[in-house]
Amino acid sequence: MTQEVNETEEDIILAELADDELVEQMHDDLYDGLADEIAEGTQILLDRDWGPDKVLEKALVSGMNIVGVDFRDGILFIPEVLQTANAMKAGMAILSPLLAEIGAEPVGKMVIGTVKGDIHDIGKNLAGMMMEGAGFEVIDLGVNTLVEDYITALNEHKPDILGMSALLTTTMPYMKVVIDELKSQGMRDDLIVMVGGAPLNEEFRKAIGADTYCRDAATAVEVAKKMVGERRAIAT
Ligand code: B1M
Repeated sequence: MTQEVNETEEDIILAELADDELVEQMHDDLYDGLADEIAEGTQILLDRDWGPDKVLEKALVSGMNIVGVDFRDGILFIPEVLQTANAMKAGMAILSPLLAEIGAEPVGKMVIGTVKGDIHDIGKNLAGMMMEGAGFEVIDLGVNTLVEDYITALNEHKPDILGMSALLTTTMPYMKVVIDELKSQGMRDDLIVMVGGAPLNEEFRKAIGADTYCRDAATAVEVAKKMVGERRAIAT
């Protein structure tokens, strides 16, 4: 019987790598969802006097961009992407307090929640994590979110984007309830309203008056970056 001997890969000592090699290795580790390695690499770069914003951009966000593209193209699947998001979080846990200290601006801010009556949260969590991976601040309201909870969070956090998720044909119409309430409170034009979830489509988006329907989390990131960029360009 031939036994395939899988020679143990030579351990890579992250601390011995030059900066550019380490960043490349971190992209690989992020792709493979290795949280401990990402935390270690993040700390090494900080110890080498990299600013937290530079570590975030060069090592983590650009690594997540690769993940986003491969997820969109069907090369990576949901469990793998959830692992990469977990690894990203390990790096973010170290960077977040440091970014707050230097007052680094997030790419944008998003309030997200699954609508009233709906407890499906896997897609919503994925979208939220991918957005965080792209440098957005994400305020997650969880599931079964009532219109008044969205409004309270919007007033408190003043996000660029309101994201709503629904997985049931019976709960998706609630998105219109929220949008109508935004209109009646004069808040609608201050926000990009993004909707997502398996039963939705572009026709439904138009019917309820949302700004964008995103069929998956990777698209949500691409669209969010573009729309927030355009919005900020107009504002300045
Ligand atoms: Co439910 N369920 N479920 N369920 N469930 C569906 C949705 C269903 C299609 C199954 C079926 O019958 N074939 C069906 C809906 C039918 C319909 O409405 N026409 C259904 C039903 C009926 C129900 C219950 C009513 C069952 C019952 O109790 N009789 C009940 C409802 C509970 C409630 O919400 N009140 C129910 C309960 C559950 C569980 C609790 C058991 C569990 C949810 C666990 C959880 O989420 N924590 C569950 C699950 C897992 C599913 C299926 C199997 C998988 C959903 C999922 O997580 N998909 C689902 C069948 C299916 O879809 N194959 C089903 C993976 C996820 C990554 O995809 O959420 O679409 P998705 O997210 C995608 C995109 O849509 C997009 O990005 C993600 C991919 O990148 N996206 C966004 C999503 N939100 C976004 C937001 C954005 C942008 C993109 O910006 C804001």
